[in-house]
Amino acid sequence: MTGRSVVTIERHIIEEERRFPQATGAFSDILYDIALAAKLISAQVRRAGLGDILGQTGTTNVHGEQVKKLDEFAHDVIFRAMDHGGHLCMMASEEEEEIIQIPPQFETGNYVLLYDPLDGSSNIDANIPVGTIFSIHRKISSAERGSVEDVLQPGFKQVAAAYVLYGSSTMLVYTTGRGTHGFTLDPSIGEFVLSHPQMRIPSPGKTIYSINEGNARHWSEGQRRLVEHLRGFDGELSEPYSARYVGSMVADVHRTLLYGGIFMYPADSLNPSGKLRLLYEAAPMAMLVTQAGGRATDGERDILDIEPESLHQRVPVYLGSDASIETVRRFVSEGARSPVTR
Ligand code: AHM
Ligand code: MG
Repeated sequence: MTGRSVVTIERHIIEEERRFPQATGAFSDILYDIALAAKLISAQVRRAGLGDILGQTGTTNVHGEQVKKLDEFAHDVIFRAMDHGGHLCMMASEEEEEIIQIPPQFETGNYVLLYDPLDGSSNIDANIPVGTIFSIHRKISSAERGSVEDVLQPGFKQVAAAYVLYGSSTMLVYTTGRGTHGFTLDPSIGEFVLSHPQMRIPSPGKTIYSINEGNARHWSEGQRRLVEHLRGFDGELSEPYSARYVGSMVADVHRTLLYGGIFMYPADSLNPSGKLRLLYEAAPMAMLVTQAGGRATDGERDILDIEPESLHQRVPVYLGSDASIETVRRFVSEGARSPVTR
């Protein structure tokens, strides 16, 4: 025994709430429900490969990608964990084309939940970590059961963001705007226990860059020069960066939070807005990284400042330590955006 007290996520949420005497408890209830959904998904992800759970469903989602059974399972688990609490006015999921209404038999409340149920799901069959991402906004419209303006809010208005990483252990990392805190699921007691309080992204930290270099031939000149710089080819760095790329954003961002460096999914000539979705992936991760002392940009704007125009909008993403985002600014500028031709 170390004699240190164990802080479960429930206790952490209660203690956070006590700082706000006017709090109704609604927000805490939402966070509990998210933690429950995370445990349910984790239990199923841990069984991936057993029985009939792996493989395609044969359907495609709104992005034209094949939907896996675990994606659907995770989407449904979250919806069913969150639909009846009376605190949400609507939801939106990366797996669902339209805004999701709260079923009419349930009360609605003052918050909106956006989520990516199983991010990086193309990795599931290879037993590579996947994750879930959550973003919570306060309702701003006067419509009782919410409206599109409640969902299309810029990232700086998020009241909370979280991800769950189903890695070598399951971790839930969340922020309510007062730092970024990580909890590890102890499977023996079924509780998320505080393991990483007040996470701070090391700066400069380990110099790791993370990007899908298979897309290099489609990059802009600025992007190509940025990666050449990180690899030490321009001779400016005394030590070049190392490369790490899981291909699951949650895992790549988690490593970046712990070790430092930079994660990138840039625009390229084939995908002028990049791949990642502003509302379900970029904005919540930007809040978590920013609350840990890092930054997130699309190359020009802070991701948290971007006003969303549509539900499934994509955005180029660079996130990491302050120093590494400064380097992005130097290389990925307006003038250097022409696609690479060689
Ligand atoms: P998904 O939401 O369909 O799983 O796609 C998002 C994932 C991210 O987790 C990851 O950063 C990226 O796609 C990897 O894309 P690529 O395979 O093009 O490198
Ligand atoms: Mg995703």
